[in-house]
Amino acid sequence: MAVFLTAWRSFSSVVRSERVQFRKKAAGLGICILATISVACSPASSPDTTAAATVAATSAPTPQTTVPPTTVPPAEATTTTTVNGAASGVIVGSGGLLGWWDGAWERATDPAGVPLEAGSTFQIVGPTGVVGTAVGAAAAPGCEIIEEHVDVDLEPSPYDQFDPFGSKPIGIVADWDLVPYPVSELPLDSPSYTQIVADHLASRGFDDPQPEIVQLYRVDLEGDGSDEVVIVADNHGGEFFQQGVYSLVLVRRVVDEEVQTAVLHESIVPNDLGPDEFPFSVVARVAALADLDDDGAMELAVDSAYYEGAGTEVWDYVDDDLGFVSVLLTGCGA
Ligand SMILES: [Ca+2]
Ligand SMILES: [Ca+2]
Repeated sequence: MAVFLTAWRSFSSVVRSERVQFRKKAAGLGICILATISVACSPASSPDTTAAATVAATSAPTPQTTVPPTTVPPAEATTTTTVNGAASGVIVGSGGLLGWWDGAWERATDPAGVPLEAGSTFQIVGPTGVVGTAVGAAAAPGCEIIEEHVDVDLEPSPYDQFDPFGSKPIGIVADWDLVPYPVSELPLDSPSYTQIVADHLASRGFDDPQPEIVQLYRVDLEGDGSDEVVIVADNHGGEFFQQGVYSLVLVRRVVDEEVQTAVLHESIVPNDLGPDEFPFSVVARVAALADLDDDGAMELAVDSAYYEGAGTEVWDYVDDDLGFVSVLLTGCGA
């Protein structure tokens, strides 16, 4: 398990209100977030088979080469239309410009290759629906320390205030129904889902009979008549560097008449770290539940953040065998 950083201060003591400021600060430290966020999130496509991403940090970074897949098995919808001069589906999150769908998921790696014109209108969509629109500038190089990072400024920007413990929506150039199925927010103190989280933590050797759920949604992601439930839990309380903390993004869904749990994000720091171990953790929030490729099924966008690093990842439910697959990922950080 990769861990990195020899940070010494809690995040709250050095609050960064501007993403640009955040990036400049991060620029001096030099480890690719594509690696770090992948470590925290990506091996999660198969229900209940995800390797525990428990993080009990040591001091030295471990270089990772894992990157998310940029293509997935072809889906039925392969048409690319033009909206406001841009290829449909150009997606931006708090971590930067992610990519778009063009018969396959295309990750943005070069501003010149992004089919986006300045002045395009983005729909801003969060976990429960479209919340507004914004006008995008041209795609441009983003994070100073990530070679292929691309970003686009939005006006108004949903990302002016950097808050790793809050949910930030995504933007997408789209003329279709981004939320074809309604998303319901469930009470965060729901006993049944609290128990599900407690059981999951217990399966990882972490004891918390009353875990804290911070986001909880019910939605039929692909409209098959069976609801999925998206559970986001963490107990950080706005502090990164603690022992005994967890951050989870779980999706409950029925497969072959059996309820399964897919783990899209898991970061657990046990209570009993050794004297040479560092309590490094990665927190996650669901940024959006939306159909990002116009195939009638909704994807999940998940933000992840750690001390001086943050990213956004898109998960697509491919089929019952592959489950959720990470299809787009970008971010910036040390
Ligand atoms: Ca469903
Ligand atoms: Ca879709």
